[in-house]
Amino acid sequence: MKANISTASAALALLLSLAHVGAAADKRPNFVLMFVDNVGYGDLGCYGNRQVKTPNIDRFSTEGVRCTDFYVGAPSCSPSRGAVLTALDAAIGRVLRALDELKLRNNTVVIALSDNGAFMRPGEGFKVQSNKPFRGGGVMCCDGGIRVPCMVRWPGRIKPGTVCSEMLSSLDLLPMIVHAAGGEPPVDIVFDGKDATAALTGDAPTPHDQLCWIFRKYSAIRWRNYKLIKSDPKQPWALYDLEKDSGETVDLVNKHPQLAEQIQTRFERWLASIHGERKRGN
Ligand SMILES: [Ca+2]
Repeated sequence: MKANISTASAALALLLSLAHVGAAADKRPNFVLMFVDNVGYGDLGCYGNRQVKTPNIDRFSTEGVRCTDFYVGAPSCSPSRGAVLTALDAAIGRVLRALDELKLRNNTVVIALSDNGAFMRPGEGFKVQSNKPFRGGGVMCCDGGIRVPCMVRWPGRIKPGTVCSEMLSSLDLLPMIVHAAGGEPPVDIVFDGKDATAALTGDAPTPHDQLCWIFRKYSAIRWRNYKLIKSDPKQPWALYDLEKDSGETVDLVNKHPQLAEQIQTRFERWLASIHGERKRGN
């Protein structure tokens, strides 16, 4: 096994989103958003991998905040990202170097995250990947499919070396970027995400009580440190305490049936609310 991320299916995908600041007096920051393709939680050195060498990303992870409880909206590419440009840890290093060379570092927010967990398909070239310590991978709503590496470098706003363990979502990036750019999100559109800046800087807890997912046959909700999940509508729900059992191995439904029911009600309310929005034509 060649322990090099460039040989993994975890080809790096870059989505560069540069919001240029026109006037010199304008202090609004630039943004670079790097969506990395299929990188699992345990794939990067800064997330505990001891085999894959990711020196540029590891260094970058110490320059801002590294998130431990960051989720994407779906465990697969197309719903999770819009466009990609494939190419590695070296490519991220090149982007960061270019920002330094252009003297844009101090006025640029750089966000790097994976678009979904690594795909667990040994025999198809995917076996070098890791979602450790989580279960499952791409196209599943176990944490291995949806909880991903995410790092944000924001000079002057986020202290280097910060680790954020608040539950956050890729849905939070849009409101965060809009606010940081001095704007306000449109009021006639319902955004599931919330500006996560205060959580990233360590000044506030997560803005979310819960995050919910529906993907193919999967349904899942994380409420606080609990995860309620089923892999198929015909299957019963399973309940896990992610704080004690991040690998989702011990089903607590029989031990805490009332808690499971309360969280299930939360999920059903969320589902009804998104169906309601569709019916209203949003
Ligand atoms: Ca992907």
